[in-house]
Parts: sequence; structure tokens; C-alpha cells
Amino acid sequence: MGWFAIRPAYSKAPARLPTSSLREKEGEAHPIPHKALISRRWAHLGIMALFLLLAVGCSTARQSTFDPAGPVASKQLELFNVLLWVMVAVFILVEGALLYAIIRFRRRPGQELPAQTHGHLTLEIVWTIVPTILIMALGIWTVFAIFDLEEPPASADNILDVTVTAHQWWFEFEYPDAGGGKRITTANELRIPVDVPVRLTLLSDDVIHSFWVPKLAGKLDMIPTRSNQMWLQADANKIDEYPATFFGQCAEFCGIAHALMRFRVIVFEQDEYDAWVQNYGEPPATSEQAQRGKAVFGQCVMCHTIDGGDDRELQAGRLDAFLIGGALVPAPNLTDLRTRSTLGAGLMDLNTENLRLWLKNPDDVKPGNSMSDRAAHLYSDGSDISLSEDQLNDIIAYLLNLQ
Ligand code: HEC
Ligand SMILES: [Cu+2]
Repeated sequence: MGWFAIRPAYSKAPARLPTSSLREKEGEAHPIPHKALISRRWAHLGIMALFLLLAVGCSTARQSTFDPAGPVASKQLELFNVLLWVMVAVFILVEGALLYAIIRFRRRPGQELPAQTHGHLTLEIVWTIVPTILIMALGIWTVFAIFDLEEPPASADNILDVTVTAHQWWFEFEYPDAGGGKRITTANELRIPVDVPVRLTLLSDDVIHSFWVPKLAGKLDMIPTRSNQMWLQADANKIDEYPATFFGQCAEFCGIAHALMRFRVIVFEQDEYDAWVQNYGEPPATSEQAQRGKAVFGQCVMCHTIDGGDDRELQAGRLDAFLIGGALVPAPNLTDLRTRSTLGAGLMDLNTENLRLWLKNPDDVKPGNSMSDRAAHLYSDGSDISLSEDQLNDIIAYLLNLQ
């Protein structure tokens, strides 16, 4: 009798699966023998499990924790794997012993009660001590790993500090010193040099959000009035082509546009990164059109900064206005918009067409955004922007530094 025989061994009934009542009546045997059917079922299950494993194992998805590109994500994957497989081994051992006992020692017809035992000292000691050691070891290792993931290694001497502030519905990245003492504020795209540990301080302005870049690190909640720490790093040996883009998103439901609150981590070689830092600054208004655009931008400066890193006090003032329902809100810094690749928190590619779409009526592309909601001088109740086509073109030329 095989392992998977479910039919009681003492049953006198012939080995047969439940058959249709018609067949039953005709007394016709099921065409496929019971044993063959059961093993076929297990084979199907096995094949399905194998496919699932393969699908997960060689994932090339943009956001897969099974394809880490840095030390933090690798450590997190290692934690996952060790915990998972130790638990699978324990499960198989315990359930195996249980099944064995059930089948091997089941009551047989005409059998007296089996010998009664009241505990087995050696066994009791073994199955108390072994799990205790196992759980202690996994627990202690996990706690140390959690500490490791909070701060870059003490040996690192080139740490880059970035403060990440979550807003409904976009991410702000502030570098107190991006390089050479330069302060930078940008949005939705975190630019970092390869092989450099980046220490992140996570804040939130409004509700709880969560920071997650599956291939690099995460996830950690961003909680108003609190500050959380984590770090990440992109390893050169995991990157084929520069700049390399890693996808991230808010991982905690935070309101109507939560699903449209994405961001990217863009990894550069050190000299490309340095060039970005060097060139960060107000877009030069070289053409006449851009000059006119710069003047129109006066209607945007209450929320957007365009001439360098954001002033902390100014941002705090915008936040206060936002919290009491005023006409200002903290908004993405647009100083380096021309160097970015996306618009609306990763919603669309950045190009003149999409920028025009966005400005014309942000609600059409991102329902719930605070730009059209609060800028009453530009958008009245769901209508298009109150600027003329020419003014729109001018402002686009200025923002993107078009010649
Ligand atoms: C009331 C404040 C406010 C005003 C005024 C305002 N914006 Fe915005 N803007 C926002 C907010 C908030 C966002 C972020 C929306 C989101 O992604 O959810 C935004 C997003 C943007 C973006 C996309 C940035 C990115 O990185 O995705 C651009 C470009 C932009 N605004 C340009 C302008 C221009 C040009 C004007 C003036 C004509 C303007 N805004 C006026 C608040 C404002
Ligand atoms: Cu969010």
C-alpha cells in the first residue's frame, strides 16, 4: 500500500473513485484505476508548482524582490530564503512524522488498544530544545539584519544623505550636500551614483506613505511627525547600462491617487552624477520665448521653486497653508525638470506634448492632484488652465530650456 492511499486498508470495498450514478447503476468500473488517477493528480500539482517556482525564480519584472541589485535588497532576499526554507524543512519533518504515525499506527480491525505510553523523556527534551535553538538563532540573526539595514556599514566613508518626504501624491528628495556642498531638492526621481551607500531619512507631510524600491530596498513606512531611517546602494556588477533605472512606488494606501504615486531611482556613474549636480540650477532663459515663459511662471512660484534647492521655511509655510485648506501646497521642485524623464510622479514620459497635457488640465491625467485642486487662479472647477496657448508654449520652453 503506497503513501497516498487514502482508502482505509481494512475496507472491503473495491478501489474505485466515486463514479457517476449512471455508471454505478450499470455496475461499470471507472475506466481509469484509482491509483493511476491519484498519481496523475499529484503529477499535475507538481508540474504547476514547478512552473510557479520557475516563473518566480527567473523573474525579469521591473519590480521583483527576487532580482536584487544591491546589498540591502540582497540581504532582505537572503533573510526571506533562509526563513522560508528552514520553515519548509520543519513543516515537512513535523507533518511527515505526523502522517507516518497516523498511517503506521492506525487501528486495525480486531486490534486491541495499542500499548499506552505517558511521555518519553528523551523525545520531550529533544523537541523542546531543538525548536528553541532554531527559533533563537533565526530570531537573533533577523534582529541583527534589521539593525544592518537601518544604517550603512560603519566602514563606508562616502555616504550620500538624502531626506525623502512623501506628499499626496509625489515624492520629494532633498540632498543637504549632493556633492561639493551643493544643496539640491528634486522630485520623483532619486539620482544616485553607483556603488555609493545612500542614507535615507523618511518623512511624510500628510498621511502615512511607504517607501519601496523592490530591487534595491524596502519597504519602510513614512509617518507624519516621525522620521525613519534606511539605506540603499546600487551595485555596479548588477548594472549593464547607465543610467540604470529602478522602479519604486508608495506601498501604503494613502488616498485617491495612491496608485499614481510612483518614483524612480536612477543610477549614474560617478562623473555623470557629478555633472548633474554641477548643472543643477534654474533653467537658463536664453530664447525670447523662454524669457516670456519665465515671466508667466510668476503664477506658479507660490507652490513651485525653480531656482535651486527648496527653502525649508518656504516649504513649511506652503505646508501650513495646505493643512488649513489654503491656496498653496508644497509642490515638486522644478529646477531640474528638464533633466527628468517623467511627469506627475512617474505617470507619463516627460516631453512637450505630455507637459502641455499636464498643464492644460492636471485632473484629466491625475485625478485628485493638489495642483488643479488648489490653484484657483489657474483652474476653476475642472476647467482648462486660464493661460493662453502662447503662454503655455512659452512656459514649456522655459521649463524644458528649449532653444
Ligand atoms: C497650488 C499650488 C500649485 C500651483 C499654483 C501650480 N502647481 Fe504645479 N504642481 C502642484 C502640485 C501639488 C504638483 C504635484 C501633483 C502630483 O503629482 O500629484 C504639481 C506638479 C507639477 C508638475 C509635474 C512635476 C513632476 O515632477 O511630476 C509640473 C511640470 C507643474 N506642476 C508645473 C506647474 C506650472 C508651470 C504652474 C504654473 C502655471 C504650476 N505648476 C502651478 C502644485 C501647484
Ligand atoms: Cu503614498
